[in-house]
Amino acid sequence: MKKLVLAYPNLRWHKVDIQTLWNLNPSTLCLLGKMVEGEANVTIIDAQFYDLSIEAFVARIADVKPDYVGISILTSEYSSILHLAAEAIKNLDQNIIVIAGGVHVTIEYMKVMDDLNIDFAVRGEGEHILRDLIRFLNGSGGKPTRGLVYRHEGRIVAQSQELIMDIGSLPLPDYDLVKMEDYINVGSRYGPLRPPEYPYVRMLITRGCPVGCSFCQVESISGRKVRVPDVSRVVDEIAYLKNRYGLKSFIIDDDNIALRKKFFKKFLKVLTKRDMGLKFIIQSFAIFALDDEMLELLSKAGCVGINVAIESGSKRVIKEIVNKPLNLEDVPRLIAKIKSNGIYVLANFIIGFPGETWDEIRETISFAENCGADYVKLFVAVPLKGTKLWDMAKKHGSTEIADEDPEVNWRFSQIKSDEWTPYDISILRAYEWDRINFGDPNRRRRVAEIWGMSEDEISKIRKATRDAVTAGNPHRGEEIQEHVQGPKRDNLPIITDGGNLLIN
Ligand code: B12
Repeated sequence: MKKLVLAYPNLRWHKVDIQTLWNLNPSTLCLLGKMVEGEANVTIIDAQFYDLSIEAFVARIADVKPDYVGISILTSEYSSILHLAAEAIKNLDQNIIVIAGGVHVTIEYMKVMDDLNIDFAVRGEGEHILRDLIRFLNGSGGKPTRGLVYRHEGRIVAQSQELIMDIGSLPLPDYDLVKMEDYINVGSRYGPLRPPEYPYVRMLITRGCPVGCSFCQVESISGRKVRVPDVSRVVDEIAYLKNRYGLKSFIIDDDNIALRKKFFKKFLKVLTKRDMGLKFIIQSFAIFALDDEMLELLSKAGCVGINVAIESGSKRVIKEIVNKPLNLEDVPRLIAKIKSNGIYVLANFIIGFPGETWDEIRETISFAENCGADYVKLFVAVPLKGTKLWDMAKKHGSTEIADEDPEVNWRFSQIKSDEWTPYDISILRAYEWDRINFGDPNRRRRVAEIWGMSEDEISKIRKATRDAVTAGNPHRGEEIQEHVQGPKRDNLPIITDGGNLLIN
């Protein structure tokens, strides 16, 4: 049988001292691997999790001698590692067919195909396409008709994006393709979104989000219709993981699981009924979907933490820029209710939108401080391709650079304003994050509890964050200066991206 390697490249190839060191979910590759069962022998190589150098990665591939290598790349921010991996594989053996997939590829498939080391790109959800492509390459099936991007007579042909409507029909991932014991006992990271207990897994239960916030790419990735599997199937998978690996907690990674209220409440009820004693947190929760019944169900089912996305403390910004159906007046009451059910609340805010005034940014800071959340995260607005924010930023003349290089738009604010500079936003963000979350001893204690770290350890992270904004890195300073219009300053303050680990 032909051999397929499925791989995550290592973020550290992008930058040795990279701080956003998330590990990726092995279940995505295990699911893709399951889909090609009977068509190819699959080996998974996770260079990120096992911190493989590019040489070690190539050596592992050389051991396997695959016919095909599928590389998965989640974010555009680190897309350089896709190309490094593809080049290394072709240098090893020109005959290996390289297939690229993942969110970055779905959005930037044309740019990805500029790299001649990549033979095929997959646009959208890859389960069926990968299986069909392998069959085609094996000579046992026709060419896929959706989701495939390939070269033909010197041109790039891009088929339409694939979304799988019946996600409940997908099989369980083949967890035997990886050493799950390694993954479930190591945190993807420390800090606010750590798993409540180990062993743990990350779960993505639904796909899609109907809200259409201006900054979010999910509409272009997963569509506006929220697709759900059968509740029993999801709970069976959780039970399987508990029985097999002794699972104690999980993280729900969905874009907005609460919006399909009926489905979500049924899920919580069945989970409670199965009485598995698991704890969970929710990474992204639409607070406007919350009602009393849902809250009670959440608490009974084992939810210990919720991350809510408020985005702005200014009504005008929420309505005219963010486009989220959120009534700010309800937020403090809802947060208090969640907390009174023993669930901690993390709240996300974004500053530096196109057309946002300095006073509106100040309103957000003040709202974040007083909304009652246990921990507040401040992000810098980053215009992503295919979003309304991208169009707005373009109108403000701010995205020329991003047009040329999809990576650059992640490193710093690119939005232009007469009232503030990207540097103002970076400084404000870091110091207000520190003041709001750590300015008072009670808050400091609470955040330490949620992060699962001592206050001393957290002080080091706070210090590193201050150092990053005040001292900056002279080399990166020049790089930024080249790209950002604005007054030249020495000692540039730098928060490198919308999700700097230090303060995420
Ligand atoms: C959960 C999640 C995470 C999780 C991990 C996800 C994972 N899969 O391991 C965590 C919390 C770790 C995470 C981290 C980050 N994330 Co995130 N994340 C998501 C989220 C909400 C869901 C992704 C997911 O798990 N989908 C489910 C799986 C099954 O789908 P998938 O990964 O897309 O894979 C499918 C296809 O892409 C394809 N496919 C994937 N790989 C391959 C490979 C081959 C060979 C083939 C054929 C097909 C294929 O088939 C798969 C099955 O259908 C998305 C939003 C979204 N809806 O996509 C944001 C999102 C992808 N994240 C985003 C960002 C910015 C980040 C961070 C950079 C944040 C930060 N600054 O720290 C980091 C980067 C981490 C990294 N190492 O790259 C942005 C990316 C924007 C962009 N275009 O770059 C998104 C779109 C959120 C947003 N709204 O803006 N993330």
